[in-house]
Amino acid sequence: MIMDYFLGFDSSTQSLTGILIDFNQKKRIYSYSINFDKDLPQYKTQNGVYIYNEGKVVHSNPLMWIEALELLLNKFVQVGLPLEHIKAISGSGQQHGTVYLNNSFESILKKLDSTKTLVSQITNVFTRKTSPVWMDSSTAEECEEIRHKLGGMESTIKITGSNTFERFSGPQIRKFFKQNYDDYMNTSVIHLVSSFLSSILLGKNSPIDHSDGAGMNLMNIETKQWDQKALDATAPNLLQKLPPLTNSYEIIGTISPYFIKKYGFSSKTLLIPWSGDNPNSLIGLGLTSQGKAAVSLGTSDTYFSYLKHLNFDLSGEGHVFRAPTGDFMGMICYKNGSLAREEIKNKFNLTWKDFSRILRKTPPGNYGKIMLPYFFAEIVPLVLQPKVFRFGFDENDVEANVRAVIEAQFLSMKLHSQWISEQPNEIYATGGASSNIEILQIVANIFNSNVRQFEDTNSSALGAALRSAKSYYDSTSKSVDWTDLVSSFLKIQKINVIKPNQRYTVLYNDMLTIYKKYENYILRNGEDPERYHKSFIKKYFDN
Ligand code: XUL
Repeated sequence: MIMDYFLGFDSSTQSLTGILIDFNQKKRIYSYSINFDKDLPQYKTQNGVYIYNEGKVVHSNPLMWIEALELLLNKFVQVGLPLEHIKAISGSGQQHGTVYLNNSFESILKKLDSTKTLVSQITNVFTRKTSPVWMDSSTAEECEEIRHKLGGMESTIKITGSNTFERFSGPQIRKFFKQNYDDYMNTSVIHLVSSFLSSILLGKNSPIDHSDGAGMNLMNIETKQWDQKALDATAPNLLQKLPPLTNSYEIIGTISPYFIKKYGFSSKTLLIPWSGDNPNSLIGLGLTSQGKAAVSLGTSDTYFSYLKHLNFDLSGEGHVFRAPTGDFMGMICYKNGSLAREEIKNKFNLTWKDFSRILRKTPPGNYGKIMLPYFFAEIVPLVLQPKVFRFGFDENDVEANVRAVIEAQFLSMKLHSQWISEQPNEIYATGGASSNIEILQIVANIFNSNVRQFEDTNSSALGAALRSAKSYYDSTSKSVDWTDLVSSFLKIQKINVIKPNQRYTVLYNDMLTIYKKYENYILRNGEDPERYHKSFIKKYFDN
């Protein structure tokens, strides 16, 4: 029997997951996650990160990610996975985060001793002990400086695909250069989370793939090259410190001897560059043609869609990345995702079951109780000072708060995603909270669209495994088409389609108008929408 196994990793904010798939039998063989806080308590992270300066500075620990990788591989061996039959491997990293290394990094990787652990050998290689990650919002000044040097917002968007964003790698690198000049100068290579972990498996510096590279404010979105103007606007000698860029589907080499000797991988195992979690999810959900959109409900909430052609969001809130297929994807990202939902759940000592029960019990429209949910600094719309605003209720009203946080999240998502696709004909849901049917029903009602729920909620790791299968088969005579590849695999999953309840279409359209007015009122000094709010309540809830 031919055994074509493929492995996909997902190094996310809070955990590292690995999924092993058997391509011939179209099935998932095994999946396991290492939770950073629980399984690696010695790193003392909270939800996978370190938070400083009232939440503005958010870092994580690259050594912890490596140790998680080794824990996961040990688990694979312990349960007897046939690692020698894995044909190719790829992975996902949380996007934008940067790892700063000196020139001993590559030489250490080249001579790793398989009788020792990775972390005991990969020491004294970091020029910055911790890595700023996507939750960091401390670089407003650097964003402004880079944007200015690139000729303003519109030109920044047209060059890099996005306005400058606090969490993006370029502004983060500039901050490091300004505040730690000597350490910046001693840095020989700056990796993304994705290319850093890809380097560990490869045993030398890995390239950065075009999809994750697009989240740096450093890559030219059209030419797929490092953009010299953007590099100059960011920090000196940056080109020498960045790995080369590559197509997401390129084969970058074979697995390092360390993993062959220690874990029994075959020396022929091919490596495909790791990419960002959202680009991998695009593939894992099968969004390789237009018309469908995805919501990913994880530590961050994101909304994204495949784009055949380059289409900018000139309002400056969204991003265009290269898709792993080589085309494009449009995306918006929220920081107030699962951690905001958990704030409410924990504040009232609820279980997720209680949370769902309340969502079932309370009416769409929440009696007109509206929240602007900035528990943490927000990305879309940009809110640097966290604060929660409640209209028509107070912070102690359990039921109102539960429904308000969910309705606010998806009203905001509908409002700010319209540049990507006016009205998707179907939304594919992924991420931990996509297992919650009550939340998905609200998504369906607000977007007035079917929502597809998948049995497997980690589409990033699955997408990475599928990408490695695609590149492997393309390198043989058995080349497969993206759509066939992904759909054959998704078919085996249990899928549940949640339909919008048409009774609430008009109510949510009206509520969206009020929500937008409240955003304008609070964030842009707009008109106080109280009279519109009152007539909304009168129309739907005064009886
Ligand atoms: C995307 C983003 C987040 C991270 C978290 O732009 O910042 O979704 O990728 O995983």
